[in-house]
Amino acid sequence: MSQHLFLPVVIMVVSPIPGAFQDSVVSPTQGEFEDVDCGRPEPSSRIVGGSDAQPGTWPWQVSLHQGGGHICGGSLIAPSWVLSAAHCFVTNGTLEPADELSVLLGVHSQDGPLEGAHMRSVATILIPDNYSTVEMGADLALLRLASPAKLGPSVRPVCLPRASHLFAHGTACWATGWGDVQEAVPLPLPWVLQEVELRLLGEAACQCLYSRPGPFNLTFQLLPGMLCAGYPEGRRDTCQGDSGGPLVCEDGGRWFLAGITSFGFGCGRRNRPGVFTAVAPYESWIRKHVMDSEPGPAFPRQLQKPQSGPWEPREENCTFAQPECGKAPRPGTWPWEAQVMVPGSTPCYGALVSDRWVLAPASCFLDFPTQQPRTSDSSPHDFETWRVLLPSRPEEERVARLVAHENASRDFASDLALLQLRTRVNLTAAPSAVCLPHGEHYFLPGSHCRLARWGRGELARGSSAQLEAQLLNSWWCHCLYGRQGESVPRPGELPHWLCPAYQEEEEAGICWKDSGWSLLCREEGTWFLAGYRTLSNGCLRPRAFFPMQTHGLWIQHVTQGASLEDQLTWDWGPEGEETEKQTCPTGTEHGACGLRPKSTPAGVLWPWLTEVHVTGDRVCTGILVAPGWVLAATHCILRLGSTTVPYIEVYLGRAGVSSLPQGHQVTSAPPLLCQMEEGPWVLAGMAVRGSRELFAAIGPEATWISQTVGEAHFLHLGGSSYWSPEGSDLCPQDLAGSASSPKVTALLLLLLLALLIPR
Ligand code: 4AZ
Repeated sequence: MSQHLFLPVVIMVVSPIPGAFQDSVVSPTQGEFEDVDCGRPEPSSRIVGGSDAQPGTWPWQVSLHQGGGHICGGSLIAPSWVLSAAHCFVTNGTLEPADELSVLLGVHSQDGPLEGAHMRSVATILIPDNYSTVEMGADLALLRLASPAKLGPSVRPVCLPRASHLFAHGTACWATGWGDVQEAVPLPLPWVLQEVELRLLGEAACQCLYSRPGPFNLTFQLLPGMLCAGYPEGRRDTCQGDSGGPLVCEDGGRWFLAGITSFGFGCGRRNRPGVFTAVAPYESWIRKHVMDSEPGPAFPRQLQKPQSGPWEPREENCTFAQPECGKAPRPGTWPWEAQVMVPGSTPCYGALVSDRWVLAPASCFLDFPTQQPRTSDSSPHDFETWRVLLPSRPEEERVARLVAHENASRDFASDLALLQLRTRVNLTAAPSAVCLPHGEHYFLPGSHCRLARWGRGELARGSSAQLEAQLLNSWWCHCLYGRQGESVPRPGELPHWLCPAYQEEEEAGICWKDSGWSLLCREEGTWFLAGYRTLSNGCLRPRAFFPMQTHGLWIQHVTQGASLEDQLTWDWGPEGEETEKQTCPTGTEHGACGLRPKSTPAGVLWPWLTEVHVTGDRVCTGILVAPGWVLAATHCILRLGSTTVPYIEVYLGRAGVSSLPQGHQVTSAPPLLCQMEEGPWVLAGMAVRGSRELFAAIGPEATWISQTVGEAHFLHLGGSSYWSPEGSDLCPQDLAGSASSPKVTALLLLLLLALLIPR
């Protein structure tokens, strides 16, 4: 059952059961009235909010067990009969043996003592002759129990609809089961039966949704005997493990089994409602097989005239389908880029997140901390003069209101505002909305991302806004920027940061001045607004982005329809394997770089030092500045006059332990490192060729290093994670003078010398 916490609370009150309908039950065998009651749970007034069902609410729900575990749902239709889905029992065209199955009745939570529950084995499984695969329909199965179920308050049969029974489009019905709560996310303990309200969709509406571009490209033909239920926006649905279970609709105080959970494309996806086997068309097939049963299932007459529910999508033109998000035919030309113009200030760049809402930094519009409008000539509620420019729209949009995030003034990570447009825009190829990630979205390490304009600021001359990036793994990102000593967020947990590594080198000096950036990441050809960063630092590219997924709930709450899209790719380790919990090293406040182990393994004192072997006979010291990058002196690597890159080998983790083979020589002195107040060590300089006292400062090369090595971490000696090349309290200056700063300890590494000592 795919249901999310932020759904509006559903309140349902069951009215007292009108006894007048008692006599309308028709037995399948004689076609006469009989005593078997169906479709009535224990009378109670039920208030349902969230997703756990109340015990006894759905007494016909059974759980089918094979090999000791739940495999599918089913519905009790008579004391000895359960109706379920064929695909639960057919593997590669072969019917599973009935004796491997058992039916659990009257169960609520599948964990712990199963009070009031009992088990039955299965005598026979019957499948329609024309069943082949779920997509071809006829996905139903009759299970005959080896002995009749004990009927009671928590075990009662459901009513079956006659072939003539019409369930109106838009009717609110309920699906129940112990299936997954999201794609690939099993129902957590204590495995309480889940319920979800689903609307019946007409055939045309269902076919129209499935014909829209969506998370799965597919061709799907709704066939007679199938039924769809769900919502264009998704979010509420059945999922794996719910198969075979009931979709019930109320009529005259009785619950009828309208459908059997069959299949779908994903779970809770936009434009992809669940597909059910319609039960009514199978009246005669069911009757034929249960002929000899006494008592058999009940097929009460329909009492209410079928009337379309209050919620019935307009099917013409398929206008109720959810528009697609995140499609950009040419990366870099973003069809959701919105330029917000407020008189008196430079344009502010944001993103269209629905047909009516633009997301942008709040700092574009509000003067912190007063939260007053930036421009003096417009009051907080006067948006007359504000304009929004969208791609391919010649006319400018007007602004109706602005909703700033409540923490926008206090917290950079919440520097967000939503601008409502006066009129809805028609979403086409352009403008279109960007997709927003849900809270549990896990952008895979290595995801392809791009940077886009965000907020104010100017692109410096000649720059393109085409920066390509790849996401780094969460350990590196979290431990460099997050709170140290904490555990690294695992897939599915909210990340604190998203860190990109940049792909291409930019020409020196070209940068995006004083601007913010948004981080767009692509999954299966769909772009998500994954992160943002309002403050940037000179020409250094942003290293860590605030994750947008933290704000999904707020955005959805304000906009009531922003394009939140589910994850489209998964690959966080072998199936079923728990990802190991990882923690960042403790003992630092500033990041996981530059830390030396407290108890040093013999010899390895400086874990970032590497041995660089050039064409087998020249050795110099390299510095590990990122998982894949070692910094070394040019003169160490390239011979004078040579244009070819020599054969280079780098040895990690042994600087200080190995002895050098005969004939090896050292061509450079060790680097200069400075320690921050008992904290991490920072690389301050690389030895100048031929000197053991002179160092080339790293500072001026910071931009080049930053733009080449995405993962390199820059620590300001004052403690900030953003180290500016202009920073004045660097070691070289201090050292050149009287080394007066008490905060900084300078150290010349002697480690390399130890390497030279022949053993
Ligand atoms: C399944 O695999 C399944 N969202 C059942 C229902 C749906 C998808 C998958 C519908 O049993």
